Amino acid sequence: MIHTKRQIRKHFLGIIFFILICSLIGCSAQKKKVSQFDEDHGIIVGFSQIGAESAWRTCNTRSVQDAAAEKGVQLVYDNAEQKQENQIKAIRSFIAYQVDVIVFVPIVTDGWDNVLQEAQDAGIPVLVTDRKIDVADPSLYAGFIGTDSLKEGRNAGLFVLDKFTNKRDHLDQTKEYINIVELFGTEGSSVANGRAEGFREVLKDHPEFRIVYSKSGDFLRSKGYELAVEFLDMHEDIDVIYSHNDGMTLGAIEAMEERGLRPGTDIVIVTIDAQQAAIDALREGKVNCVIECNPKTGPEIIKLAERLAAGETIPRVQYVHEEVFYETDDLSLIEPRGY
Ligand code: GZL
Ligand code: ZN
Repeated sequence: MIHTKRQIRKHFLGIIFFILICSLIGCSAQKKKVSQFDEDHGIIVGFSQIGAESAWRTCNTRSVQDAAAEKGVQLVYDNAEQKQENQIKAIRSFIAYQVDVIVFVPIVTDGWDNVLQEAQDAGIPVLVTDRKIDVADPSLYAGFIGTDSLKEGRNAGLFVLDKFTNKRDHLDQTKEYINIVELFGTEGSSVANGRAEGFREVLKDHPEFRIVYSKSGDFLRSKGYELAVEFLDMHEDIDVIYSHNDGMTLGAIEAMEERGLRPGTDIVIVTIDAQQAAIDALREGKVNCVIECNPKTGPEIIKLAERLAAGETIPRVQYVHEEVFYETDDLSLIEPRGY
């Protein structure tokens, strides 16, 4: 059958048109599938948590897990059991898994440059939360959200200054020095460094305040107890215990009471986190000031992760809201802490 030129052209155009339609349908179907995937499964977030060393930490983990579930975000969670090398391994597995975003709590500030370079090379944005990092190239992470440990330390210093300067009821006037014991958090962590620095900054112009003992209890209740046994043996006249977290404080209180000492009366105690047990101790007069460090950052973290997955930029540093609870407050107003 001879086809005229016109018929061939018409035929040819018909084929082009058919291919075009298929590719459009195909592509929209493809698009549909992808968007279908996004709607059904949400983004995938790799979350490297340092461990479960305190009530604060387990609350923080729960907050992130609940927020992810709430928003239909797939969370690949790893508990590093207090080891940085486990966090580095976890981040590498997140990269291999090609998650959309990496969120991690850096147990210490240093040692992250290489693995974060690998994440950047893989095109995966990184959100740092709770504790800060020191990296040569700040572009290796998109931003930080967490607590302001410097401010927490300053608030602790201001309470001690006020307690002993304006109202020297606790001290007989002849006393030359106010002796302070510091229960230090995890060595090398930004939060312990910040709490120590803020505290010292406030007291630096008051030489009558002196830190006679400072050791790391690694934010652990058991180590808080051990350190208290040691410093109570070493020092007769301790006036203040400044503890970087409630877990260590609770351990120290146990050691004090075993010796018939009255925490909060014989020794003034300032503690950070504001877990329920510390608020209870405040109400019982066993501690004198509780500084909140807010663990419930999950919703904010997931919101920021979603923005990063959508290619948005996020604030470089974001601090969460925190209170200070004083022995002189109306303590009946404090809501149940949930951790
Ligand atoms: C503070 C957080 C600390 C808590 C501790 O932001 O990193 O680690 O104060 C926790 O209770 O173990
Ligand atoms: Zn002074």
